[in-house]
Amino acid sequence: MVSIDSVPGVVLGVALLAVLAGVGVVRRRRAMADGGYPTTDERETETETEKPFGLVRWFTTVDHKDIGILYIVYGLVAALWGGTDAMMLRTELITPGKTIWGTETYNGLFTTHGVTMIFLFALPVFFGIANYFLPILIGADDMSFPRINAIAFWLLPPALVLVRGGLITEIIAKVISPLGLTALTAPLLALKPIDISWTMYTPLSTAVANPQVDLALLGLHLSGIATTMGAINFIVTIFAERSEDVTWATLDIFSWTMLTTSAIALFAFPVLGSALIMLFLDRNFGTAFFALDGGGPMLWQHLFWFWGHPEVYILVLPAFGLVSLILPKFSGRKLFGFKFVVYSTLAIGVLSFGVWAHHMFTTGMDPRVRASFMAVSIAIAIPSAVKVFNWMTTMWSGRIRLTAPMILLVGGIGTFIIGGVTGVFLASIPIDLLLHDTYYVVGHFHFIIMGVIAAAMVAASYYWFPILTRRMYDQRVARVQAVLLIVGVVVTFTPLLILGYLGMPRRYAYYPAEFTLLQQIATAGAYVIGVSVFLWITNMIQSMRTGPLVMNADVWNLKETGQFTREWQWFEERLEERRSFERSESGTAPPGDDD
Ligand code: HEM
Ligand SMILES: [Cu+2]
Repeated sequence: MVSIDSVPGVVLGVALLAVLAGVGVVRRRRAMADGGYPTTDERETETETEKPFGLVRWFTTVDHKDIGILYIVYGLVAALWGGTDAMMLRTELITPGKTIWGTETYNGLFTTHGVTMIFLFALPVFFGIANYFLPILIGADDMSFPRINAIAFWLLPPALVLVRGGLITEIIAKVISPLGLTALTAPLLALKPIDISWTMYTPLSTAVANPQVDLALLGLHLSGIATTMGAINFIVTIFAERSEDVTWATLDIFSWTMLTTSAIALFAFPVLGSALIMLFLDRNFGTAFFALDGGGPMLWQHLFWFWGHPEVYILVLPAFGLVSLILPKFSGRKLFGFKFVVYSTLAIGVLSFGVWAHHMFTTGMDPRVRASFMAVSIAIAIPSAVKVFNWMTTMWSGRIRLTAPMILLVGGIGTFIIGGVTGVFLASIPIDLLLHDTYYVVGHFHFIIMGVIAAAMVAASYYWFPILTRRMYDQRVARVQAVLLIVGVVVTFTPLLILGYLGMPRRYAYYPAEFTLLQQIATAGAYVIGVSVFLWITNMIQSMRTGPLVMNADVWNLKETGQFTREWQWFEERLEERRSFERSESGTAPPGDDD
């Protein structure tokens, strides 16, 4: 008979076995050249036959491009799941009282939403983009450790299942409940979606009985291990695998940001991992790390935010890298002040470890310590502003082309300015004492996360779409999508700033009736974001299958301004190789090439 207490152990054991089995079948299959193109008509070409087909290929691949795509797909699944939570949250907030789900579900939703978005969506997508493009940008033929690369990725799906298992087990239990197997359904039903918020503050997180919390802690730990492995791989790759003509002075800006992000991750994630295990021990083995007569609840907050604040820079730096890389291409000018963008990135990397206690200004810590954290928090705005001014100067008197990626980048910079400036206010102790734990905070960080971070990701997806698929997407739909995303973000999160200013605390399903209009405007904005995400996905999938084939590698007319960079040269070579192969193979025109 399965007891409830043994559920976490059993599930973890199964998950670990699955990972080991996965690792066991991973072989070093470094197929050369243009792998990773998911279109069906690619399958016939010579280079593709070196790789196994179908699922076996995806499960056994150690090719950086394939792993990159796996990461991106995984991140998108997490984003859609976390996004569904967000839509449910906003729907509940349409009326001041209970709309559909009520308080308990709301608590679960904002927890799973936050955890999924922060831990499971954002960084995996950037690791995916970097896996695909970073080796190409630095002239390497793969990552330094291809197999570790694969293992790091394959730790993530079990992490997602462990973190979000409560919902899955609940559904399974409800489906099989007519069979009457209470011995089986009872432990499944014991796992409830976690509702302790993504910050998992003690003593709440040590006190709740729900065994799903333990699974989530283990899942987060697993994803932290994966991140650390990935970070080491990126660092070593950038140091050791650069082609001879890529020096520190000519290393592209995206690789610079990935290097900094990986370095921050290397120092931050082990601390998070330790804190998660300490919490796990407190909950299950009677240790007293966070108990009142032990380290106390403040210890958790210090450890959590020692990871937590660097984490926001871990997430935002790759986005800055993408903005800095792509913006000049559509401004017809080189990035203004390249060196300063690099130095400001490194400065952020260092300073990001000196600001964590700005999340704890209201806890009654020593005011002298508080003041120093306030000073560093305000100082870190300077390198961020340096970037903004460099971007604006890049565009100044440039030849701006308002393609979809450019609309997203300009909009993303705008939302970053709002997110950043509201952050400087929060860094100031007297203002934070008023605004802490209100909607203002939620508005502030969503302007950054849903603004510049999401916008840069989508911009990159458009910019590099031809390289990823050898096809072009529907540019008109993309422009509409880009505008909708930026408008949606502003409409959703501006009311939150105002609500916070008016004193509405965060994490409540119910609110006073006078806030109804602002809440409804925010919900309307969220649906606009939802529509734009839908347009993006359908455009991507549809164009991947039937978009017009790209014949000329210079899709964006970059040669004209001398910005036909390495990844595009690589793409040009692949197109050329493919053409000559097809010519020698059959003497007939390759399928689809004449449309
Ligand atoms: C369509 C886009 C999004 C919408 C409409 C949305 C909406 C919300 C809402 C309504 C809350 C709960 C506020 C409360 O009651 O306290 C929330 C919290 C949160 N969101 Fe989002 N969100 C979106 C995207 C994102 C993204 C992309 C991320 C991260 C990458 C993110 C991270 C978070 C976090 C960390 C919290 C705090 C959870 C907590 O208080 O424990 N969100 N969001
Ligand atoms: Cu912070």
